[in-house]
Amino acid sequence: MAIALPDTQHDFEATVSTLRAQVDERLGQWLPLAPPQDAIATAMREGTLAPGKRVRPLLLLLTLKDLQQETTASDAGLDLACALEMVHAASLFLDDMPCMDNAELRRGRPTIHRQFGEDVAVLGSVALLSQAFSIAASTAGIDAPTRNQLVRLLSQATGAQGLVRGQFHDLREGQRARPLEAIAHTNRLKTCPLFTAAVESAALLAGASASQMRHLTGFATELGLAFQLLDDLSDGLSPQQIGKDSGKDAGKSTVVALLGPEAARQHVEEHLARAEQHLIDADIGDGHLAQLLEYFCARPH
Ligand code: GRG
Repeated sequence: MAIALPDTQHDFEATVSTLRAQVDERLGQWLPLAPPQDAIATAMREGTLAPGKRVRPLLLLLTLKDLQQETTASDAGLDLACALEMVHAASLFLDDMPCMDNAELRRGRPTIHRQFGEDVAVLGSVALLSQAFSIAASTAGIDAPTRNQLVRLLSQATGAQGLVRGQFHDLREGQRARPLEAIAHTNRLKTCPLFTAAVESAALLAGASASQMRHLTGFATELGLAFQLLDDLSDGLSPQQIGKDSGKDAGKSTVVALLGPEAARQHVEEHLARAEQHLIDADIGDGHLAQLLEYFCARPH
């Protein structure tokens, strides 16, 4: 399949900015401004619209661009991208709570439980999840069986075999020394499910072949593993640089703690190289997702 490659890194960054703005606009419509006394709706909106990287929506929308060669994002694509970002935001509400990471800062702002209270953080998270599933179940312009598959993808990524399991592993196993494969297993569970759900949703929407689907899953898994290592490496930077607490991994068994930052960076490169190979095998080796990998490699970490 011949893909129109954005000419330059500058063009790619412009595409990313446009997609982020479209996602934020649509998120703002799904989560309208509420009166301050409606603390749940306010927390849902503030926490989701706070300046995050929007990596999961971008993955979905860039995969669609590569598979469909569409210049503008479809309503269905944008809505599913919003659903993914809402699940991600819901997970951050919980991840930051005192019973989990006990964080003070997220996306450059006080964490949701510090702004609104722990009750609102839990309830807002549950409400965001409910709304995300409702959005996925109402995706316009596709047949009912495909919609069902999209909801199932999101549910599997979120539930007891996905994010929830990964977080539990991280909380319970992360406190003791573990071999590399055990750390990678936790990372695969807690960070990869929304990455794979993003590309698989796009592949479903675009009617991709089974082979493309398999390679996109492989791509998203490798990218998710690289992303988690970059996240761990960023724990050594300052809160001003990363917009969240730093030093939270002290005493935790991460790849960085086990092997040191240099070896962790080497692992990032290896994951990204495998991700790139999956794109080539999916016949989209010269598209937007490939540009996204270059963008990652160029990022300071
Ligand atoms: C599904 C509601 C729900 C909960 C499941 C709490 C939890 C259980 C899972 C949390 C999993 C978690 C926080 C994984 C870490 C993944 C990660 C690298 C988060 C940071 O993502 P970025 O860098 O953040 O994309 P921004 O702020 O840029 O969106």
